[in-house]
Amino acid sequence: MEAKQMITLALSKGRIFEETLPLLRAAGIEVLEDPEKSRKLILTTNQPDVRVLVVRATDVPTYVQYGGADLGITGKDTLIEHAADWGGSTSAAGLYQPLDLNIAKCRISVAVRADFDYASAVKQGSRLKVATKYVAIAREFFATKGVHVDLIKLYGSMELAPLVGLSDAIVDLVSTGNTLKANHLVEVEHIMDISSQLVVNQAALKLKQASIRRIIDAFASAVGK
Ligand code: PRT
Ligand code: MG
Repeated sequence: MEAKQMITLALSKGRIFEETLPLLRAAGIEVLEDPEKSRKLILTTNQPDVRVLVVRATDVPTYVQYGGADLGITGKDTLIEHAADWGGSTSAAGLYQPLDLNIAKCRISVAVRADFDYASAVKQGSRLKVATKYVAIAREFFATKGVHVDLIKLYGSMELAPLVGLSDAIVDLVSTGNTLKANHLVEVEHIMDISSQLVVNQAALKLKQASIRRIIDAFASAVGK
């Protein structure tokens, strides 16, 4: 019998937290506090050996990489950007990525002002100013396309940049498309589909095999894999 070791799961508030609750339930785990109401950053569950950390979405891979959490759930967007700092591979960052959870789905796209002729700009080989939080994804996408870009790093509200002339284009997440529409922007390229991924600290996986495998397996069957 393996001794009961504490299992720590890192989650971000908002859509990922909400969409993870049913998966946790499928694994027999009920979170006992609501992160939107409580100020606590460590949430208890009905399982004395399972706890949930509430961290910023972009910090989830960092917590898991350095063992602050054993597992985490993070958007593919965030994971790709994090891995870019480690030569582009999640395993080089000490992360095992066993499962696509198919939650918090969206796409990452290029968008421009409705009055900007993106196709002509690309055809003429113009240098494009691109504002984004997703610098690695944008750099790779435009390099593959052979388009020269000046990347402008932003941390949020990317949709504003083309409206005030900060950039010609943005690379951002799109779900319903309502935010683009409300700001008179149009999608001109679909870069990739995004969904949330389960990531596991590689050392924790070895040390806490049985408990972590049980959670991975329960999540896998809950998402139909
Ligand atoms: O908000 P904070 O700065 O703390 O962090 P965050 O924005 O990284 O976190 P959060 O919770 O907003 O997003 C976490 C993850 O959810 C992202 O990394 C994605 O993997 C996933 N996700 C899925 C989304 C969306 N859908 C989404 N629509 N994240 C953000 N959006 C935003 C998008 O950036 C845009 O501003 O919603 C707007 C577009 O939505 P529509 O429906 O109007 O198209
Ligand atoms: Mg957000």
